[in-house]
Amino acid sequence: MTDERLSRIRAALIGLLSVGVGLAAGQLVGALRNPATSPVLAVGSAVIDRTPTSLKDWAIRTFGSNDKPVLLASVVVAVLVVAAASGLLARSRPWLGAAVQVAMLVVAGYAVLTRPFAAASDLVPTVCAGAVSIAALFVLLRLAAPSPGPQGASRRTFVAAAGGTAALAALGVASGRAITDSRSAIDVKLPAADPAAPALPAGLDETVPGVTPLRTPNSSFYRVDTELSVPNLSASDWKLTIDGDVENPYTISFSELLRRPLTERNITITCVSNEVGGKYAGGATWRGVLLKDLLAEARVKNPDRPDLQVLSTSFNGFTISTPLGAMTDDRGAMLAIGMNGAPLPREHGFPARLITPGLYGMLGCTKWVTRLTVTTYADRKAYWTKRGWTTDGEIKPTARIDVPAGLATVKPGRVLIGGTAWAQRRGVVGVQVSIDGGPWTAATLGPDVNVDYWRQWYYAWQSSWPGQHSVRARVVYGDNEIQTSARAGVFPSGSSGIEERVFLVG
Ligand SMILES: Nc1nc2c(c(=O)[nH]1)N[C@H]1C(S)=C(S)[C@@H](COP(=O)(O)O)O[C@H]1N2
Ligand SMILES: [Mo]
Repeated sequence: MTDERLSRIRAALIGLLSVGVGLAAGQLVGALRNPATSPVLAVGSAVIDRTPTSLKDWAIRTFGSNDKPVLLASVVVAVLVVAAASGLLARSRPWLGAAVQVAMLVVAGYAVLTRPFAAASDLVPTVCAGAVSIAALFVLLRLAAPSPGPQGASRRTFVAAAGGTAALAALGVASGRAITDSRSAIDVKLPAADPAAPALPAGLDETVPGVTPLRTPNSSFYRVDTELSVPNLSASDWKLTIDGDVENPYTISFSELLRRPLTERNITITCVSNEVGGKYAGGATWRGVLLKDLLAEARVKNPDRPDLQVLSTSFNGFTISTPLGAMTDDRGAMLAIGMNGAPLPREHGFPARLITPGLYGMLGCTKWVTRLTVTTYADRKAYWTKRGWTTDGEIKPTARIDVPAGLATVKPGRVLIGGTAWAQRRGVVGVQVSIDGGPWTAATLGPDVNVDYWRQWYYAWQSSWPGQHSVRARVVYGDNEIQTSARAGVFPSGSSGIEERVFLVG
């Protein structure tokens, strides 16, 4: 009886170890070619692309920016369950166990091949993963088979083999990661922009502890995209093609781009998935070439037609729709190559991305962009459009409270309440706060950078009674318009409503 149980545990372990070392081999071979083609990442991406919007929304709400690690972990757990099952089946019929592993491979292979722009050679990591896992399955089964020798000896052999397999798997994953890291250094020197963006003032960073810094450092800039591994493009291979309904389609390389006049502007971008009070917004100095100029050279056919859009495509087929007008008017939409004085970090689109002031990121900020196609909304649908999100996505003006933190306890006396507010294309002209449901009162504003940049604010409140208090904040923008109190969730066109925060005086 005990023997029976033990061997089941062993069998399950053999399943886990063999699939584990196979997947590690897949990661390693993937790292050598293209990490996105490793079986784990390919299945993860396939799941992302096929997840219904409501579930994705729920995942972002529940796990925040951990939604991807959680997704990957779920894929891995599912794989481990099947892997253990393959070991258990292999106990009596080895070929059945192997067949289960082959079935897993077919699923992974399908995920690899249904990626946009997939090539047959992308199957290499998956095939390696399969070969290693099935070989490991048979080797471990043989080593674990009861032998006529003393009990202790066969156990030692199995433990050594199992430990060795686990170590190999760990080594595979670690070297895969090391390879990816070593390949991701960026050595590009950007020419200066002329004129350079006005230097950002000091803002309220020092005066109001806890307020959002006026400039978001690249390392803490929010990241939202559908990629599971950070794309690793090379500037020398990169090209941008402008085509579609244009008289003069053309392609431009990175070095040609660097020889063009570069502009620079301070712009705050925002994600449509940002909840009221959320963190998916960031302000940076972007350097690049005006899209207006690039598109003028392509000469759009009948540019006054309604319904015209620019469908931008990233290196792997992800697409975004931007109204043509937002790229050709004078708001300064750009093909950006620099962020806060440095080349774009890989996470933020290296070597080039779009920045369109005033529109949510999913409508004008394509990272790793390689193609701009002038077309109509009727003819082509972008990634998020197919999933029900709006194509008309002006960023909704909002104020955000940064301090005090929710449910924080503050000392009685002078309480500094502060935050940031944005109203791209319109400009922040005021922020008002209401304490404990009282009248709306003007807060003090930080420096005005430009209409497309966020503005810090604070309000020094003399605390009344000890205990629980609440503060609300709303932005006043453009022509003295006031932020709406109407609540909306993020789907399909961005959240609205007024943030309220509770804190304690004690
Ligand atoms: N290629 C690509 N570009 C993309 C996305 C994406 O998923 N893939 N996401 C968009 C969204 S939803 C947002 S909000 C911005 C975020 O840019 P950031 O990650 O640099 O902050 O990128 C946009 N560009
Ligand atoms: Mo977004």
